[in-house]
Amino acid sequence: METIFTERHKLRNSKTELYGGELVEPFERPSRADDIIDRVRAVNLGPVSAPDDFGMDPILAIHDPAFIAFLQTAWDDWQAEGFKGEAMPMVWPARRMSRRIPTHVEGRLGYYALACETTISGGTWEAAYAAAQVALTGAQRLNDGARAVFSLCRPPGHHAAIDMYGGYCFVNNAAVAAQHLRDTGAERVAILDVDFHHGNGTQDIFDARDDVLFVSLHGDPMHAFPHFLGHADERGSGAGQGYTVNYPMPPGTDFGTWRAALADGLSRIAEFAPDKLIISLGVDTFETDPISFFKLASDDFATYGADIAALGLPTLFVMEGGYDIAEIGVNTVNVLQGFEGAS
Ligand code: 5XA
Ligand code: ZN
Repeated sequence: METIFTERHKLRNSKTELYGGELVEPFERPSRADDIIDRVRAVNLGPVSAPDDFGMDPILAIHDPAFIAFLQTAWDDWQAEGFKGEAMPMVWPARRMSRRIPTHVEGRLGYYALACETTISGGTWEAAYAAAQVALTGAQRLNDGARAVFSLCRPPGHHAAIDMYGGYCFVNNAAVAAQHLRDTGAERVAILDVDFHHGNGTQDIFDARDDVLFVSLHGDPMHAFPHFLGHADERGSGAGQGYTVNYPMPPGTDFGTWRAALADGLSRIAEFAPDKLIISLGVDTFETDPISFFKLASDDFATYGADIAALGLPTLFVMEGGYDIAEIGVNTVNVLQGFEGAS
């Protein structure tokens, strides 16, 4: 399996995350991608290629132009105010407050952020842009006939909505890839999100559409980030009614329960009969992940990779979360090898 990767992910190197009331070293750090690419190379998964540059248009096909303009200048705007730390929101347009977009960067951060753990620092936009190109290049490889491709995106993307960032995400890489596939011939695309956290951004983007099916397995938002989306009764709206499928699961969920939900989700995808499949691949379902509560073991990742392969679809894996640094490479590549072994 070919992997698409760029060292430009390292440009996203924030020093602080607000976690439990403290400023800590971010869980989403450059060594995550380095550990994954090391494992890809160690097992000879396949060639590792640099991304092509598809420009801004595919990103603007998904995201609000004003939101993207905000991301491009937020760090400079923040520094121009003389603030000493990294850019983070401190105030939000909470219930019954105005929806006007403020001029000051503090207000703009609050307007566009869905969470405050994710700081904006120098290089963040450049890395987010590069990650989207990694996803787009993988999608194009499927168009060129590949059975499966791994887009090693960093920063991740599935929390990024049409005009919101947070949960370590800025540009929704999987959504950008899905739209590219639609624009280049696919009639139907399915996105299966197996990250521990609900892909609220992807759901938001495709909520009213019947050409992109979104299926997500995740920690119950009553107990887990992003807390305000991801319930089973969210099924899409308008023409998209029935094209969002959520499987929230409780703390302590083991692989047996998780795999039964996956089987249900896979049968829903088979029924939809997409031309292409995108996997939002997060391995924070691992039993010792520091910010999650599922109980998957390393071998389980290979097992479910094989389950996904049984659909027989051209498949793009887009990297999302996973924070057990010691095992992130093994668990991620286990999914890809499990898929290949069953293809
Ligand atoms: O998939 N999303 C994540 O792994 C990030 C969660 C951020 C929680 N503060
Ligand atoms: Zn996650």
